[in-house]
Amino acid sequence: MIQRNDYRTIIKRVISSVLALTVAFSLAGCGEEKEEVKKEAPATVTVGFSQIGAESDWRLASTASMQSAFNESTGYKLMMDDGQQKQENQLKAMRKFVDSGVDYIVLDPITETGWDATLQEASEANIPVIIVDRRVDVENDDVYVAWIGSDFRLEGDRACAWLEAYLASIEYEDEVNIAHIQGTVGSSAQIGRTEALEEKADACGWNIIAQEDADFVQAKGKEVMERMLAEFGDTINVVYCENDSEALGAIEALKERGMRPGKHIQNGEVLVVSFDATRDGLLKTLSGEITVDTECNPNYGAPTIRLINSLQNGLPVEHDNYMEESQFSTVLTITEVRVDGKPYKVTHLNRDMLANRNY
Ligand code: GYE
Repeated sequence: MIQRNDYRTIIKRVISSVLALTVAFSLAGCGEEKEEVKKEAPATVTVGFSQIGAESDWRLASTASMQSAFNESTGYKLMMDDGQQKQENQLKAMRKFVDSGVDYIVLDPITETGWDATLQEASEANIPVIIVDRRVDVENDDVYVAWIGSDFRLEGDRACAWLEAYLASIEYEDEVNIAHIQGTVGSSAQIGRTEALEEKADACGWNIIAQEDADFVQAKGKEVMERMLAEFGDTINVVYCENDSEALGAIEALKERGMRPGKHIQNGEVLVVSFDATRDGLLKTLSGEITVDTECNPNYGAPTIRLINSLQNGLPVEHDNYMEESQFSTVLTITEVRVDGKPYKVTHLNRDMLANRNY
């Protein structure tokens, strides 16, 4: 993989050196200008980025992060395509990138399956592909150079470990009836966060009484919550949302029905568990309407450009690269959670922390 890249980098360098020499020769004898023309004009590297869509604040933040990393001032041209939450659009975008001979492709795949043929085409065209955020499930992992993203299963495990620790800390012994609002079914974020909940629910005897896909979208989160409330009403005492947008929608629906999202499950409040830690999600966490918000880091720009810069310079890169993430709550009694025996710190959220949160 890296050899292929080396090859591309070497060709690029040879071309720009030949160009620089040609200019130097043709301008030889022009006195002062000689110094000028010896400098190589940096070649612009083109990156095709197939983004999933604009379904959530998290997604908008990841787009903004990529756009601010890849631009003229950093020597890159970013061709971004918005897949509007449809894999077929993303597949078309990938073909377009291959046909137009971009230098690199960055793909954030909506779901894990269905990418083999397209990635194979990119690989045959010698275009290195970097997968970001969600993962692809392909026969041959060599069709892409590297993946940068989150450990979604760990995020789910941390959320569930927190819930378990919280219920234990208040000695809650009644039924735990969970309304589970899923993210786009088949996406890595959904798969990891769902598996974690299902496993923990089994182990702890919690009931998942309803489960439905809301596509990571606020309006759908609200609709799904309304349907679940219509069927199960106030037997629901925990809502597990697979992102903040869904949580915001679910909270609206709960309130419209006269239910109270909050920390005091023993007093009839509904615990809302969420993921992402966007600004709005953290505001709800501060007000107590979200009980715990497990962070998912959308800032892909910097690590992706670092990785591509390494490839440009023929340096080796790791195949799997994980983002740093935290977990936020205002419940002071739980300072860490354990997953597979390993401790993870819970950050006690305060208003100052929102100052740096621009998404
Ligand atoms: O949690 C959600 C977004 O793939 C991790 O997609 C991402 C998820 C994120 O729309 O808000």
